[in-house]
Amino acid sequence: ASSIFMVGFAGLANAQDNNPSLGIIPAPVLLKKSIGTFMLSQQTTLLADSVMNKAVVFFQDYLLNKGMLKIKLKPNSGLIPANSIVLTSQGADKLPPDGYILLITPQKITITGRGAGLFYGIQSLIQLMPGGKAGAASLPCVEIEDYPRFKYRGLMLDVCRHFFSVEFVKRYIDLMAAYKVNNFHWHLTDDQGWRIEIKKYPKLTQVSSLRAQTVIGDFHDRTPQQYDNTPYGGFYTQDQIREVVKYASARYVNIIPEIEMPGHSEAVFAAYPELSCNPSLTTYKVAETWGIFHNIYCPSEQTFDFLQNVLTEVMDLFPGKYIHIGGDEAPKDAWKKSEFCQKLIKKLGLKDEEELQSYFIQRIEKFVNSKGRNIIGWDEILEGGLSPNATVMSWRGEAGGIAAARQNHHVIMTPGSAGLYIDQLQGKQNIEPLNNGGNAPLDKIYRYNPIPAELTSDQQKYIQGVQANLWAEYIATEKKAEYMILPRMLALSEVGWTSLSNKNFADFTNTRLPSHLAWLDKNNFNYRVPAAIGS
Ligand code: TNX
Repeated sequence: ASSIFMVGFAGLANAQDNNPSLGIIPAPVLLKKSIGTFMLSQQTTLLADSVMNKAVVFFQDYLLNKGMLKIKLKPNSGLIPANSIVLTSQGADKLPPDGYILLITPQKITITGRGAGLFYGIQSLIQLMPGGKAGAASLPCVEIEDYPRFKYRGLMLDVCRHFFSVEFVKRYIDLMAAYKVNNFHWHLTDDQGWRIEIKKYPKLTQVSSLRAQTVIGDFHDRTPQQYDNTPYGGFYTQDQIREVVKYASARYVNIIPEIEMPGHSEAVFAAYPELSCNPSLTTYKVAETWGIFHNIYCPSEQTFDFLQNVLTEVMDLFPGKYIHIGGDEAPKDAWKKSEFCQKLIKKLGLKDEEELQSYFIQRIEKFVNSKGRNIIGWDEILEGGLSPNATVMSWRGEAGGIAAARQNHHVIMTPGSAGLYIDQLQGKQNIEPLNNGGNAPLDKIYRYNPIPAELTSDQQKYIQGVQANLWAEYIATEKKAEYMILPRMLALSEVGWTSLSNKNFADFTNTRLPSHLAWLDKNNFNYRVPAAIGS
């Protein structure tokens, strides 16, 4: 690609041109505009190496459904008629992973990329269509060469504190795909609800997916409480899960299911108290308040059998390499009081309950590894010794991630203090809707750099990427979930994708964001109007 100037788009800005980046989010690595336009219309021909390719099928559907453009799709025979869009992997082997080249000339559009790369080139092209509408339009001539800074760009959704429908989950995945965010972390189990059908344990959905009351807010002594005694719940059937997995895969989004252990498991004990350290306790119920609960799985053979059976069904449903096993916020007092645990600690020659947790996670890891998968855990899995092949999600600041990288473990950065907890405030407490507290304004998440300076360049390679988390204690509706995600997810997409030298908050928020907000409006997404634009 010798015709590409080897400079980032920021270097191309000139005084006459107030939108040098053509509005693309996340900002691409290299972008060079040239004179002229390409006319996209019903007459345009779409040519592809394979008409069966996932990205090609997605694009044809998009043109039809969003733009009512019935465009002819043909296998590329080498003969390229005027006014064609050519999607090809030829020459893509020279590109970095997930990279693409998008070239628009008056005669044709060429997207070169393989797999996700081709898909991302298509997403950038869609963003160049006025309003993302994909109707007949004239597109600016441009040459873009692009690839991600990090291979892992993630977004988590907590469907336990409040439940979200399959339709909403698909919309969430649509948004992720449009902004090249490629890992959907699905938080499926917690104290307040178990949300995935497990055939072997029907009570998980009959009992553990339902709580007695709809509870909104009593965590930080803030007012609105809603104890209306209406049972609240929901779960996904295995068929629905398969449907979502397929939907995500068509958009190059990998799904990481999370099954929490040993903590955040109160809902399970409402159905199967024998898995706790206090099996005779009769007061277990699916939690109706937020916070940390003290009953956790007992490290008994019965528990390991249960968790392995659950994980077997989970791994049958989710084809991805990673299974998230939680590991966070597991208080050890129940283990301290349990005769069984104390004997086990002695028998295994362990020092304390932290090492017992490490033993717990390592046993689960061995099982997951035996099925050809790897575990991810919250940074508490460092305590008592990290499992040999585990990836660490650093949420209590960056310390866990730094420690893990120094032990040559893969890390995903998602520090709650750096704006990545998008359940936190986007603006002033007195004007924002009920929330979890903490500050995560748009510029804070945008400015986050997932590579800690204290790591050597060798250690930095273990940082796989970055994730934002939507915890749902205070998010009871889909509209509110959208409000919390948007536009912060767009900032996240630049944190994960865009090179440091191309990041520029003023350009992002004032120059590029407005057209995306218009697109979100058109597609009925609810978002928070960012201050720089609204004021
Ligand atoms: C901590 S972050 C949790 C979640 C809560 C969140 C917000 C993490 C691994 N655990 O269970 O939802 O704080 O309150």
